Amino acid sequence: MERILEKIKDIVVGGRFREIEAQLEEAIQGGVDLHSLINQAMIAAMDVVGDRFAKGKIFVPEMLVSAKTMEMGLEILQPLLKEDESLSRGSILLCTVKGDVHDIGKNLVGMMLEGAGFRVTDLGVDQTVETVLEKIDEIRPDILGLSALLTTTMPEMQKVIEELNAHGLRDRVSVMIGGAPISAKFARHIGADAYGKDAAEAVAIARSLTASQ
Ligand code: B1M
Repeated sequence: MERILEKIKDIVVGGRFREIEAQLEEAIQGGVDLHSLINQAMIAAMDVVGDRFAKGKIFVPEMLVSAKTMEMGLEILQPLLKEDESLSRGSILLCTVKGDVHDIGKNLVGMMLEGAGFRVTDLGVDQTVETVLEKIDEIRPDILGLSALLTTTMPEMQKVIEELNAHGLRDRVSVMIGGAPISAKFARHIGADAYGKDAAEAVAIARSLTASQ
């Protein structure tokens, strides 16, 4: 199993997107579990990519092809993430905040929430406070999920919460935040209801937030 996980990790790190489908299929047929595939191979690969970028060994174009390979891989795994849930557990409005185009983690969170029976409306990336507020008013989700990957876009999360308060919408929606630079401390500091460390934790939190509503 370790060998195939390493192979998939190498494919994502190297951005060899043409090879990802066949390799994932081989892994799935060989009985490799989804959790290991996502965490030990694919997310681990993005950490290597981030590290190489930070050290100046690769640049944005290389990061983009790795991201594309990761996205293709997640699309292949998506149908397998579905649990056998017939009842909807609640609704969640999801987006990456303004100024930030990172969406792989958010998409993974969305896929896992859908798989767990939540109705997910994904607004995409680079979403302004205004759009988020309009959508909350329109679809009245149980949870607002905000993602940020840049330290420079973290303050956008606070802005959204401040505007929810200013518009009297804060009591209508629970707010969960996440993304690599986010912490539980930051979530408390800006008045979010919860911080999700990863996609699995985001699902557990969404369940507890909707159970208490
Ligand atoms: Co960017 N990037 N990037 N990048 N990028 C980072 C984030 C960085 C840490 C790399 C580095 O320097 N080591 C760095 C940020 C530094 C900082 O802010 N301190 C960085 C930078 C600097 C930049 C640019 C500024 C580079 C430039 O242009 N000079 C630029 C900014 C663009 C912008 O947004 N305005 C940029 C661009 C890009 C690409 C477009 C090339 C590409 C993104 C493609 C895409 O997303 N479609 C990219 C990538 C791929 C990365 C890294 C390598 C990987 C991110 C990723 O997908 N991780 C990243 C380094 C890293 O994170 N190791 C990096 C895998 C993903 C599954 O994890 O998103 O953390 P993550 O999601 C996790 C959890 O965080 C959590 O669950 C997920 C699953 O476990 N989670 C939530 C996420 N959202 C959640 C929401 C929740 C709950 C949990 O509730 C709602």
